[in-house]
Parts: sequence; C-alpha cells; structure tokens
Amino acid sequence: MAELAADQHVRYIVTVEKKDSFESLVMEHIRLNGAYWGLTTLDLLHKLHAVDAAEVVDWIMSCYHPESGGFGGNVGHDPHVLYTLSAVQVLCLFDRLDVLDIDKVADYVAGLQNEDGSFSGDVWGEVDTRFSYIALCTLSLLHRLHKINMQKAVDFVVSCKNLDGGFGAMPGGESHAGQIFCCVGALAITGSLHHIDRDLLGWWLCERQCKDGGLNGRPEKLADVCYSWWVLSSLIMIDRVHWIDKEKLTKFILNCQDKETGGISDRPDNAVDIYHTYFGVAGLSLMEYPGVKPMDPAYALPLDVVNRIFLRK
Ligand code: GRG
Repeated sequence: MAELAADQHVRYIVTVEKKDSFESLVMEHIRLNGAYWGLTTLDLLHKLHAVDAAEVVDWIMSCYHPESGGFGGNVGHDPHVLYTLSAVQVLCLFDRLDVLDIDKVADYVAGLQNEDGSFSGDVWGEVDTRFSYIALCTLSLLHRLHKINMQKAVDFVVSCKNLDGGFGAMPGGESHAGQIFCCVGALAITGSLHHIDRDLLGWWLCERQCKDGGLNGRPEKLADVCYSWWVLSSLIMIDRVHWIDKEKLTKFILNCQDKETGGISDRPDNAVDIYHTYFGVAGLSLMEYPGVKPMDPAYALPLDVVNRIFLRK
C-alpha cells in the first residue's frame, strides 16, 4: 500500500497559507475556515510549529468584530457562526483562548438561536443543522452551553431525523453524511445520543462505502475523500465504525495524494486542495494511521487539544 506523504503535505499547506498562491486567492472569502483545515492538519502531523503562532493569532483577531462578538471569514468580512467556530478551534490548537472576550463571543453565538431551538448562521437568518452543530460545538469549547436553551436545540436536531435513520439540513430534508455528522456531533456534545437508532443509522452510513473503497455522502453518488471524515466520525460516535472496511478506505485516501508536491484530492488523479487534504488526513487519524495524532470525532480537533480544554476546567 502507498504511504502517507506527510512531509510533502506539510510543505503544501505552508505554501497555501502564504497569501500569493492561487489557492489562497480562490479561498479568500473563507480564509479563516481554510486556516482551520490547514493548521489542524499540521497539528495532526505533529508540525504545528511550522507556522508562527503569534502571527496566526494576530491574524485571527484581525477577523474579529468587537461590536457583534463574531468572526468574519477574512479581514473586513461580515461575521458568521462558521468562521466564529473556526477562530475558536484555531485558538484551541494554539492554547490561546485567553485572547478572547469569551462571554462576548458566546453571546454572539447564543443570540443566533431561534424560538424553535434552531440556529441561524448570521443576521440574515438562514437555518440549517450545520449551524446547530457549530453553535453547540463553539459554546461547549468556550464552556458556555448554559447560555442557550439546550433542550430546544436538541429537539430541533431530533426533528431533522428521517425514517432511514439519517438527518437532513432541516425537518424533512434529505439524509446526507455531512448533515449527519452535524446532527450526531450536536447530540454527542449535548449528551443526547440516545435519540439515535444506532443500528439503523450505522447501516445507512456503512452503505456509503463504494466498490473503490471510498465513501460517498448519499446513495448513488461518487466517493469523495471528505466523506471519510463525515461518515467515519459519525460511525465512531454511534460505535459502529467496525462496519467499514478500513483497509480499502485507507488505500482509497492514500491513492488521492499528490506524492510529489503534496496535498490530497477528492478522488484519485484530481487536483488537490486544502479541504480534501485536511479531511483525508483526519479520516486516516480516525482509522489510527501510524504517525497521525488521534482526533476527537465530535469536536473535530486533535484529542490532546480537546482533553486540554475539558480536563483543565
Ligand atoms: C468543524 C468539521 C467541522 C465542520 C463544521 C460546516 C460544517 C460544520 C459542516 C458541513 C457538513 C456538510 C454539509 C458537509 C458536506 C459538504 C459537501 C461535500 C457537500 C457536497 O454536497 P453535494 O450534493 O455532493 O455537492 P455529493 O457528494 O452529495 O454529490
């Protein structure tokens, strides 16, 4: 089997982080999210020190909106709950939550909860179970879950459960592995996994494995490296990960590497990007690939980082 080209991936990520590359340009509007993908990958590969921590923290804080308490995707961009989670996650990696006005950030997130328990992504009001997960994950990392109505938040997520055992973006929405991660993660963070029929959902999730060994996000779709994370993390949270053929999936991910210039693509022979590089390495981490740090399936951060946050309090 091919091996993980860890050194090349580290070099690739450090290059993308530099402002003048093509990929950095096309990621301009989601740069904070991209920083989370790249920096978490570096940490998983034991190479977080390849970047200057103080410089990263300063840049993160330049995306902060002191009036709202939220973060934008780049300097001068409007705040959104997704970038707020990315900012908190990156600060967790560097153990620098001390730079935040924690209550102000938590109030921004809590203020996006709607009457029915759902969350909007920003002031424009779009509702999606992604935002439920993001809000719960952010507030939990900040030790501020008490600022929201947790019962209503859980009830909303449960109302998005389908007859096939999966979850969608809103009540009645089609089951999709990405949304399933969000809903299972939200229920794991709030200690509410009893709402899940583990065998039914586990069956739907393990059926995502295609003949080529990769995982897809829903029936009849092509495999894509990113589902290695969305599907495996969900299976781990419901204790059914042994229903996947790990060897075949590992081979699929490793075959998507650019072994010369680094990076991982969605499928073999496609162009690499930072998103698939992160989710490929994260998938390998969930399968205990040697030399890659273990990850927490609910918080999407290295386990040692999550332990530092919850065991210190
Ligand atoms: C901290 C890991 C982490 C996540 C934050 C943003 C978010 C919370 C979760 C996103 C979950 C999600 C919906 C992932 C799916 C992304 C994706 C590849 C969507 C593509 O959908 P289609 O329909 O692709 O274009 P398919 O594969 O279905 O053809």
